[in-house]
Formats: sequence, C-alpha cells, structure tokens
Amino acid sequence: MVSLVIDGQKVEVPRGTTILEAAKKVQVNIPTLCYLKDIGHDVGACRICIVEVEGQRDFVTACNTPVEEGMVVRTNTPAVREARRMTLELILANHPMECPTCPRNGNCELQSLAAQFNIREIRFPRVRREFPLDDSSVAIIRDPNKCIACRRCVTVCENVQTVGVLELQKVDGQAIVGVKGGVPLAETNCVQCGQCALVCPVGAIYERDDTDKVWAALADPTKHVVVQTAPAVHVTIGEMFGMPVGTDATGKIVAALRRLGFDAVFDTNFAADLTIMEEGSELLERIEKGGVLPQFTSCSPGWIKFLEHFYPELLPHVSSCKSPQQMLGPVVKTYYAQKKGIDPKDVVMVSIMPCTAKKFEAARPEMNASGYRDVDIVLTSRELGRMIKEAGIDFANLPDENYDDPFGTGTGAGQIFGATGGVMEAALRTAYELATGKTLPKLDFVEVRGMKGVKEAAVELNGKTIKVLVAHGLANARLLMEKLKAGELKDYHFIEVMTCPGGCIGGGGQPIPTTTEIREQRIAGIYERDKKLPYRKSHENPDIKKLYEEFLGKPLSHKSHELLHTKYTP
Ligand code: HC0
Repeated sequence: MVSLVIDGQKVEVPRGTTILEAAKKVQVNIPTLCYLKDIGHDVGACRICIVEVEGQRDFVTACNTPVEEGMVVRTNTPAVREARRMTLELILANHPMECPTCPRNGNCELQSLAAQFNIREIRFPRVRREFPLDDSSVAIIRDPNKCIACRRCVTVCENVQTVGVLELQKVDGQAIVGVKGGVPLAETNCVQCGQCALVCPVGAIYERDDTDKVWAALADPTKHVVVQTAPAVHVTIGEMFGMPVGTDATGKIVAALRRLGFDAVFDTNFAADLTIMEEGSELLERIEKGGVLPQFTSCSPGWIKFLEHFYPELLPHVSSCKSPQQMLGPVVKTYYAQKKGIDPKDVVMVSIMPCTAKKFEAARPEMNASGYRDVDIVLTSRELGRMIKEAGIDFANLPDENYDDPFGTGTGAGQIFGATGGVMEAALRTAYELATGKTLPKLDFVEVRGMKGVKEAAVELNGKTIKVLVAHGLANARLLMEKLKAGELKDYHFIEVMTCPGGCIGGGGQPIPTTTEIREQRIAGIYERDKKLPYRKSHENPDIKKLYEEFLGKPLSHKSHELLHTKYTP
C-alpha cells in the first residue's frame, strides 16, 4: 500500500493506483474530459485533470500518474483552477458552440464542464472551423468541427473493436480525429457499430437521425406503420427518462409507441424465437450432414461486416439465418399483410434497435424477401427516446401495455438475445429439447453469461458433446477467428459473436453514458425479465407454433428459406 495526502486528507491505496482514483477515496472528484476508464484511455491529452504535487514544478495529469509514497497532492488551488479554466476556454474557442442544435445538447461532457467551471466568457479569439461533415455512412455521421481531439473514438475503434479506421490528424494546423487515408467513412472498413458515438464526449460522432422519416410515415393516412422493439431496448430506454439502469420498461415502450400513432406494435423477441427455430435447426442439420462447422451466429450486423472486411474466407461458417430484425419484416409484409388484407406496399416496417449497424443491415440490397424492403426505417434507442420526449409523453408514468397479435409473445429465450451469450443460451435451450425430445434438466447456461470476453460451454446431445464459444467486442472475435484459422477450434460446433461489449445492451445506439458498470446492470435487467416470462424456450412460444402451422410449415422449409434466410458470399 502507498500512503499520501490529497487536499489535506490522508489516504492509503494499493501501489499503481492513479491520483484520480485515489482522490475518489477521499470524496474528491477530479474533473476529466478525455479520460475513459472502460476502454483504458488515459493519455492525459486534454489536461483538465491536472493537479499540483508538492515538490514538482509542473502540474501533473491525475488520470495517468500513479501515486507515490508520501505524495502531497492539491487538486483545488487557485493555480489549478485557473489552468483548468484556460484549457477549457481554449477548447471552447475552437468549438462551434452550436449547443441548441447539437445532437448532444443536454448530454455533452464539454457543456457540463463549462457549467461546472462557471465559464461565462472566453478570453481567446474564436477559431472558425469549416471542415465538411462526413455523412457518407447510413448509420454514423462525423462532424470534425466539433472534435476536441480527445481520441476516445480512436482507442475504442482500434483496441476494443480492432477495426482501426480513425486516427489523430493535423488539418489546417489543427489536431482533429479523421478517417485514415482521408476517405469518407463509408469507403472504409468501418463496421458501423457506433462505439465511437457512445464514447464521444461531444457531438463529433453521432447516429444518423431518421426520426423525421418515421414522423412522416405516421402522418400519412395511406400507410400502415408497424414497429418492432429489440430485446435490449426493453431494459435501457428507461434511462432516458430517469428510471434506474436495468429497469424493464417493456410495457411502457408499447404504450408510448401506440401513443405515437403506430398501427401495430410487435416484439422483436418473437422474431428472436423464430431465429432460434431456424438457426437451431440449421445447426443440427450441419452437424448431421457434415456441413461447415463451427457455425457462426449471424444476427449482429457489425460482426457480419467485420467478417466481410477482415475474414471473407470464413463466411461459409455464418448461419444463413437473417437476424430477428430482418426476419420479422418479411413475415409482416407477407403473412400479416395477407391476414389483415393490406397491400404490402402500404406497410412501413420500423425497428427500434440498440444498434447503429442495424441501419446498415436494413439497407443491405439483398434484404427484400417479400418484394419490398424487409425493414424500412431503423431508429436507435436514443432516437426513440427523443421522439417520445418531443411528443410530450410522460414515459415513466405510462401504464404498461401488451404487444399486438399475432407477434406479441416473446419468450425469455428471445429476451436474453440482448446480452452477450444470450443467443447461444437460447439456442441451447431449444436445440437440446428438439434433438433429444427430453426436457432440459437446467435451463440457465450460466457459463455463457457475463462480461468475460470469451466464454465457453458444452452440452450432451444424444451422446455427442456439442461445444460452443461466445465472444463479444470485435477484439475478442478476432482472437477466435485467428484460432480458427490456426486449426485450434476444430471440435467446436457453434460460435456466438456480438459486435459490442456486453452484447446489444452495450450497442452503439444506446443511451449515453454506457459504461461497464451500466452494461452489467442492464444485463441483470435482461435476465430478471427472462425469469419472469411465462415461456422461456423459443419452441414453446405459441405465436411461433401458430406461424409455422399457418404459414411457414416447418423450420428450414422452402418458405422459410425464401423469407428468413440469406447468403453472405466471400
Ligand atoms: Fe440485438 Fe437482435 S439481439 S442483434 O443484439 O439476434 O441490435 O437487442 O434486436 O435483430 O432479437 C440488436 C438487441 C436485436 C436482432 C434480436 C438479434
């Protein structure tokens, strides 16, 4: 242990602790701007966290300076406060100050710091920036004018996702983050996961806003506007309305969507159950008939794009199943439209997703199985939150309402899709019972749950051991892909990959902030809801049984293939 004094308070902390962390022990929150513990980003670039250390001539950055025995630290002297203010004013002099029209208005770390430091004037000449907006991507928009060069986006893209399309550049003498090679984002290997938007402290990277398209559809009397809500959104949207992290707000989301004017509100959990029926059957078929193994899950669109860019030779491992989002669309535009007597051309399918890459997935040219787009508009959790606020709906006090028929029942298996390991656990619950005809002795596969980067489990199916792996965050996925290429995963049958750390509960379209602690609380909310639902296995979902009886026939049928499956070619 190391003893030191911070602002006159004695404190003892383990060796290696930073001044920033040590100060928290004596109830001192040193302000930060670029620092982000979750992604290991402690470059000390912004210098907002500077403090005085007795005996040292210069200020030191608290976020990356380890404590030393006998250190005397002062975090709140006039000189420290003035230096921090000057730094902040210099950043603000370079900032467009368009707060009222900025997507991060009210949720911006720079804005909060300006308030905390009581900044009333800027003593430096304003720098006018006129860099072009990069809106080449269907999902992510970059506004370099607002970049404060904190480099969090570079770190998350490089280290957490190993995609690495961003870098710090000097443009017109100014340091800003740009795309490597100076090309538009859409022309790079960006997988559109949106983790950069989650960590950006300001409005320099954000999701494309498609809310106006939805308002227009809702106002059009000739359109039948259908909406689906992803599993992860159920336990995260409440955060935008002051509800505790992890709160299950499913019933309130349904009520809010009805009040916004949607004609039918369906549950993506139902579609997740449908995916399990198809993907589980595909796995059993691959095992029986000697197909390409291990099979990869296909529901996380950033992961598919990652494979297409970095490991195209491994695409034959990917399940042919579309994601739940993309399965529900064509079923709505065929089976449901027929049932209701609506021309599918008048159906607008909207998805509420935790994910920016879902916008990209919906826009893929091949996703039009019914002759119309499978999904017309994708909104992230943040966009839906904004629509609900704009409509003046008192979300937290809404009554709980139920989804509409015929896609209103989702099981616990569908619900856990929203957390890392959930697709695998849901698949195992169903594959075991379909293959053996026996009831699972234990429903919870706890081995595949939680924030560990790579997890594994095994299950006995008719005397054969089925081995599975789960990874989340693309750095972990890359590890597995390298092992697979090296021939080390030959005896594995199924691999789940979710693009974002923690799975969809940590998706790039989720409420900001999304920290590791928040991810864990959201995951707990997901499993709580799983436990409470009347059905917890996809094959027991009565709406799924009905869909197969009335329309699809059986999993992997001709109709299923036509509507629910696709092909990713190297
Ligand atoms: Fe997910 Fe999904 S679970 S990808 O993480 O499979 O985005 O929540 O909606 O489609 O169901 C995201 C979340 C989904 C899909 C589902 C899958």
